[in-house]
Amino acid sequence: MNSLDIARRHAFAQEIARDAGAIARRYFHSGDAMGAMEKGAHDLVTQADLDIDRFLIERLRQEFPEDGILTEESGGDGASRLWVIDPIDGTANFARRIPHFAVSIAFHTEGRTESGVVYNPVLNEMFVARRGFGATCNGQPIRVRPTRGVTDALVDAGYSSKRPLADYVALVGRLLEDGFAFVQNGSAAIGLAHVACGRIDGYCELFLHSWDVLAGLLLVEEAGGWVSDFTARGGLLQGNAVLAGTPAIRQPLRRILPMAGEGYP
Ligand code: LIP
Repeated sequence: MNSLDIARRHAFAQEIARDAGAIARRYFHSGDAMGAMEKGAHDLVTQADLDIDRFLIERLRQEFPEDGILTEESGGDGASRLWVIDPIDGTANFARRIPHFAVSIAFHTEGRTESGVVYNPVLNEMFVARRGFGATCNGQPIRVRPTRGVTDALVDAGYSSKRPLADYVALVGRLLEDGFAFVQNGSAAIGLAHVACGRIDGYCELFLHSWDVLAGLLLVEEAGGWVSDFTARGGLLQGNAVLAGTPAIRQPLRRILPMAGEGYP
């Protein structure tokens, strides 16, 4: 795919992320649409997720009918030109009216994510990255934090009910024993965007899907951070562990989540 084709998709992703964010914001402020349905333990879906999912699919099929689409709510396949979408990442926060959620849109082709957009519509923060062109928030360049070391590092350690609870407890134990501080904020996309813009120093989770993370991982890479190779070993369609952070804590973080180690670049 040539640069112009990618540029068109990169611009369109930002346009539809903003439009989708307006839908989420209306639901968020109305309050009455928070009727969340449980897909599993702590795994929710709201009417807003479904409406935004449908909206984004319709817009993409109109603009780029030749591209494949993979979303959290509608599934999809591993097309060579693939949009990977989470209509609302951080649905549990959204359903509780906590403004820590995002529309996450990634464009993935020839084995690489070329464009990523993570939009928090309540805070109106549009995080954008195109491979090789850097990362921005609301048009301003962003860089990862100049972490001094583990005792200066704050890591967002996401909890996935798709892995044994004991594994998560052990992961948090390793973080604390090794000197990190941690939070568990409920949105991988926002957590990775916050690594990219220097608000926190790392993100880790034992299991996530590609729609949760591909856009955020590109943000971190383009902002000077490092990431595990999420698509290794079939991660694009099957999911994988996730590790990302600032250069200063790469080695100590790798000790925290070794199972992400095999996919390292
Ligand atoms: C969420 C992730 C988060 C994870 C949650 C949930 P969703 O995605 O962003 O990192 O810990 O369990 O999977 O379901 O809100 O799109």
